[in-house]
Amino acid sequence: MTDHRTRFLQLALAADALRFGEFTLKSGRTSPYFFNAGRFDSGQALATLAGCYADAIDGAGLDFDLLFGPAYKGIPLATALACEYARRGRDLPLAFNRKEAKAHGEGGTLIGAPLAGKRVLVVDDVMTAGTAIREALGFIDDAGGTAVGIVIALDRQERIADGDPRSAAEAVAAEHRVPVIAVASLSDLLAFVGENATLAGERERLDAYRARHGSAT
Ligand code: OMP
Repeated sequence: MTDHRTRFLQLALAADALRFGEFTLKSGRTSPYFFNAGRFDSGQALATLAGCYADAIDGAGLDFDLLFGPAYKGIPLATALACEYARRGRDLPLAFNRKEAKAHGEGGTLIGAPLAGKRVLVVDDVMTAGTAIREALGFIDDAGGTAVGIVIALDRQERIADGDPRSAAEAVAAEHRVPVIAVASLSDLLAFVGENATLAGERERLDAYRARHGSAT
């Protein structure tokens, strides 16, 4: 595993952002693990996390010129990433959306740098079915931007439906012709669990979940 994956999984465990147990997902599936990016709730945790995102993005060699964080969880992630790039010597424009349109003041649903004419990298937390990401791609399109990539912390690599063995990341990438970069995936989590004796008890449940709901790749 490359270093940013291990650093990310270690950080997620330490921050309690990655938990093992029994969780009901948005899809209704019962999962033996859950990733809650809201637990990266300190400056240090967000700064370390942003370093992992930046390493994953740089490793993918993607060209982009604006960061977009979908409400709510994408907002602090994109902001921390913008700060990380500034620290690395690249000052990138940043934008995000509100969930509810504002009728007074500056109005609208978009906050931050204008998206028109920009090559936009969407920064979000996790992809299961891809619903949240598809919504964000709609916002970018409506605002005149071009989404050129999506970066998430964790790709759960779950098949979209029983009859479709593709993961949401694969389906979204194919539909919108954009690469989906994940800091880590379920495969990485399985390898990480395999290398850590303290997590050995989780292995069987994770393997069974992957066998039942995992995508083909
Ligand atoms: P999709 O919109 O189905 O891709 O799922 C993304 C959303 O699932 C996130 O924004 C969360 O609300 C939720 N989620 C997590 O945050 N962490 C997980 O590990 C799993 C889910 C989920 O419900 O699938």
